Amino acid sequence: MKKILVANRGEIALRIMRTIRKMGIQTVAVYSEADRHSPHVLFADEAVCLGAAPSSQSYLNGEKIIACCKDLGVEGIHPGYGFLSENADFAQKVEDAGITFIGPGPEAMRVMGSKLAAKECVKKYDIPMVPGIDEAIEDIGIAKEIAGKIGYPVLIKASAGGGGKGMRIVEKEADLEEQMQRAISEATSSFGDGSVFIEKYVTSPRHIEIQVLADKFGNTVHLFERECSIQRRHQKVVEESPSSILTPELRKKMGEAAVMVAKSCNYTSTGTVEFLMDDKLNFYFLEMNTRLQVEHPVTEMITGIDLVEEQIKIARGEKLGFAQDDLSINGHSVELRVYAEDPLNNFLPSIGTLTTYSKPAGDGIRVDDAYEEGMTIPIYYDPMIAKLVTHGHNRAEAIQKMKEAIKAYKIEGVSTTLPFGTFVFEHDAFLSGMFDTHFVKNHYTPEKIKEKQKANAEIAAMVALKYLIEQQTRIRPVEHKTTSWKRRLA
Ligand code: MV4
Repeated sequence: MKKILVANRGEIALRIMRTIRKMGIQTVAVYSEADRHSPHVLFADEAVCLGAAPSSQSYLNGEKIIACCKDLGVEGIHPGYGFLSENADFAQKVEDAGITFIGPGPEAMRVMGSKLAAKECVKKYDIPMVPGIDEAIEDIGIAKEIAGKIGYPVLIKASAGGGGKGMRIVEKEADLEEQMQRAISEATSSFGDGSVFIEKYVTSPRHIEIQVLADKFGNTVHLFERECSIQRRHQKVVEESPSSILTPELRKKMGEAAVMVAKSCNYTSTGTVEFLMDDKLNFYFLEMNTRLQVEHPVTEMITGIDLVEEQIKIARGEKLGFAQDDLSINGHSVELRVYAEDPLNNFLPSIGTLTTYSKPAGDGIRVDDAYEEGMTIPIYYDPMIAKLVTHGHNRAEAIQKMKEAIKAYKIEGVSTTLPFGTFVFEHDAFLSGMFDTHFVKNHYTPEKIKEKQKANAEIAAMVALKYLIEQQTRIRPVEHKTTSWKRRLA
């Protein structure tokens, strides 16, 4: 492969192109009219405008992207995350056009894109799953019977769902019919597929996912876990690797289960197998994400492996250069997603111009971003400004570096989730490792940041006052001298 097009924007487009260039391959960017002067466009060897700002007219226009590849002699497409990255039809069209899709095969994407098909696919292997059914249900009578057997509370999920859409918790049988109808209509309107199924609701789970890597010769390895329980409304905010609750034995078991999931659908490239873990450390397979994930840097930090480089090598038909036993965890890494959102105002998007933008740097600090001072955050896309990632010898050191990096990160002009990051990284529940997916809901209120800011402001005022008093006591004799010196001159 001599030329690769990155069908994405922002930090991930830039991060992918850096690796492509490092490998001596030419880069092609695509962009919308809103992104004409963006760093990913300036970085690329060539760039093509896809159309107007809305994604539907630009980054989601698969036909146009494939046409660009033909015009420019592009041999591979990297889709990044979001946009077309998990669209099996697009991956198929790319391959049909004689271009390499840098990701899994369309068949694996299709199977894992449906939660029901995924369950069906992995069921012949010994992979723990949440008690429930693996078929779409429509009949309320059957649903009641199944929910009764599973035991309440149950969770109704959409097969095509993602990000919690079409998901309904049901506490008792009397609520089942109404919630099922709502789930079906939400799934139909959001995904064009009204298939829903029922699972036992795990009340306070942790979300732990395993990174896998598979070549086209049947070699599949895992790159350990990422702990992603710190999230707000299905939006991850903080991720880390390793998880502080996994033992080496559990890690090995989950890793092996994840490899089996990947093998069950002949998976190739990078992928992520999601698990729920209950308070007794039982883990259950949830679903597989068939893309490079936002939070992949924490895995890169602890393994030393460039996941994009591996994706490209696998796509061009190379064998994995290492086996499971060659991999080990080095230290600890944490990531904070820095969004242009106001944590003091219900995380409302805070669009505007970055009047100040100065990022931290140093040993063990990585910032994946695509913004510069003076740039405006477009309203059309995800409001993530950057991913702030740190690495240390252990968890305490990684967290300490993160707190310092947050302090050194200067962003003005928009509100950001940086203060929210400080809240998390100073919180006892986070520091002790005893938290679940309800952390934000259970522990966070804007008042906690406001109180902290007020306390800090009071301390700052006292320091300023002390300094002023010291200065005044020092200044007096100087004033006296000056006056007498002036008098002598006169
Ligand atoms: C669950 C669950 C509890 N029990 N399934 C949310 C999105 C989708 N990926 C799966 N999700 C969940 N599935 C059972 N049987 C709780 C969640 C869940 C969740 C999972 C991971 C991370 C954050 C979450 C927040 C709320 C609910």
